[in-house]
Amino acid sequence: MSRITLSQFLIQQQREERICAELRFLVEVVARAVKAIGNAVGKGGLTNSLGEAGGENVQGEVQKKLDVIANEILLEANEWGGHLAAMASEEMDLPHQIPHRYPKGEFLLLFDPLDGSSNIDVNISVGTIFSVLRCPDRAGDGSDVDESAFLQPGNQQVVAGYAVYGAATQLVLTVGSGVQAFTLDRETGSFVMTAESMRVPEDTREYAINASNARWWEAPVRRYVDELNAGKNGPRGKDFNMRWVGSMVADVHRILTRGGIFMYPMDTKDPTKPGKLRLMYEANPMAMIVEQAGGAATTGYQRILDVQPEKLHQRVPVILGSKNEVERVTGYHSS
Ligand code: AFP
Repeated sequence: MSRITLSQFLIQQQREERICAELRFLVEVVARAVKAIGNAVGKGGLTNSLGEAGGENVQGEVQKKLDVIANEILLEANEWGGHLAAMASEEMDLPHQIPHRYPKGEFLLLFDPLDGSSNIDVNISVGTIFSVLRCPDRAGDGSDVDESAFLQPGNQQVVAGYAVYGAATQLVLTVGSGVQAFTLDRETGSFVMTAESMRVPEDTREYAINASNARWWEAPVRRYVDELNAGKNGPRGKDFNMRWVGSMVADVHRILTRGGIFMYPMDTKDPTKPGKLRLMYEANPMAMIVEQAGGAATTGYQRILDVQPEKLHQRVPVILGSKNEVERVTGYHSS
């Protein structure tokens, strides 16, 4: 069976006017960076790149060496092509400006270069998550792009995607017309389409949540999870299974592949942090992908893609996956 490559898919999308040439180039460049990150991750302990880098990121989280390496790979790959106005990353406090020696483009690229990085040292899947926005009101005078340009709700994203570095390296992508998955053929070095139109089943018997936080959950989430755990004899009348990888990419990838609900809900553990995950480069791209695959994504209180960001690195509660389950737990928040 002959399968199309990522490049062929992007050319098709451009011909059908779903993306412009700049966006096609942007995705190709991100895919190239993803291959390089996948190589670095795949070397495991063979190089001196496991362990901590000795610093903290803007979230106050310990940076792993591979976090820093992955961040640099993405910055370097995307700086020179003329397709971006600026970039933002989980690993950098402020937006990254395109050096003056390169032309600037009209898009903004946001990423979490290595999500789930506390899993690297134990050889569990990690990933890269990215989101693309248009840069509003660019002056065209080479001036810096400040944080406010990035503060657009997720419904303004033009592309969203993630790569999962697991047994295979896969790139999952939406340009706003469904979700496609590409698997890296390590022999040819090409990403080859392996799922054309991913769909999240509307119903599921599988859920994902870090249950060690249960004592800090709000009542609606506690009620929902209690009902799932009550199984056949409870109000749901069926047994549910639980899975938690601890790498959002891996958990979301499972849900995209076979259904499920993923929750990192609002909790009272730390009143300054409404949830753990970051809106702009974790929740938004994953929400766009899940919605494009027929699933749903909310904070419990509203659609994630409609949240108006106030800060580049803000956190948001996340409930996403199989539509009927997400709607049920979201409904519990308003009843
Ligand atoms: P790290 O990148 O620090 O490993 O965090 C991963 C993550 O942001 C996300 O990928 C997981 O879903 C979530 O955190 C796991 O959180 P817990 O450590 O609370 O299980």
